[in-house]
Amino acid sequence: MRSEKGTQMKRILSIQDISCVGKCSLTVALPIISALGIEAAILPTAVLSTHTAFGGFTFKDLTDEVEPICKVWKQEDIAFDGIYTGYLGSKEQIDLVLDIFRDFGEGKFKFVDPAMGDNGMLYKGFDEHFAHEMARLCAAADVIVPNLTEACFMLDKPYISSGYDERYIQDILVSLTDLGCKKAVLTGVGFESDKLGCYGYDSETGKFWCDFNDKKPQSFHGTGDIFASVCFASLMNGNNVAEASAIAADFVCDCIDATLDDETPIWYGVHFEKVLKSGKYIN
Ligand code: PXL
Repeated sequence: MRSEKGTQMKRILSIQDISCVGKCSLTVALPIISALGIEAAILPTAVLSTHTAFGGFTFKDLTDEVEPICKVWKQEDIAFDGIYTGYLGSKEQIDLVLDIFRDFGEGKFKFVDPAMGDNGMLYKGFDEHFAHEMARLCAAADVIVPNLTEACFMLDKPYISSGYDERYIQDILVSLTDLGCKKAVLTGVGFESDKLGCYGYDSETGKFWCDFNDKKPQSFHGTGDIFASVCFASLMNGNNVAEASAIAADFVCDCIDATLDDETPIWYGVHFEKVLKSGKYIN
């Protein structure tokens, strides 16, 4: 796997569903990670007609495929430089991902986006018990990127939508790393009504950092998955977590700007394709 310039091409594995329409999970992770210069191997955990925010959707569970696929990868000596997980559908899938971390992730970079809720609510089909299972997966990661809702459900802490202070956020971040992961980045944090951003904590250095952008007039579905994909790819490309999360937040803001004039309903996601095509984030 050597490129013309002789630098080693990195290969990562992303484990999440394929929602055929609605630009989220693998349909954003794959193009974004590839465009940022990293080979993206995938392990689809389910195939849905659309993501679950649409009124109706099909859901074909692929849990039974995970072990046979991994068995062949082991036989073929296939390895990954990093593993990135997003939306997962069941406790069983979380257990299988933990097996994959054990079998393919030792000494490799493990990144978990515990995609399961937003705005103080869990997505369709999830409950508190699932959030606790997701916390077990976060414990095994190097970096996690929950939004405030997901963090509160994993930690059994009250979700406050606005008006909180830095102590509330820092306390959540320390509790997240106490689960076992090294670094945590909370997304969707805002202390002022016109700013939104992310707040991070590195448990190894004890340092916090934060990054805010002007709040957009509208929010869109799938932006958490775009944030995670860009953040993960930027980390794989050698940025530190503070840099990677700031790049990812800027990318999401540009995606929203590229979508705002469009009349398409918000659950169709953002026009990340236009931002990729602009070349601004491609080195
Ligand atoms: O964007 C997160 C996500 C991923 N995959 C599926 C979803 C959602 C959020 O609703 O339903 C299937």
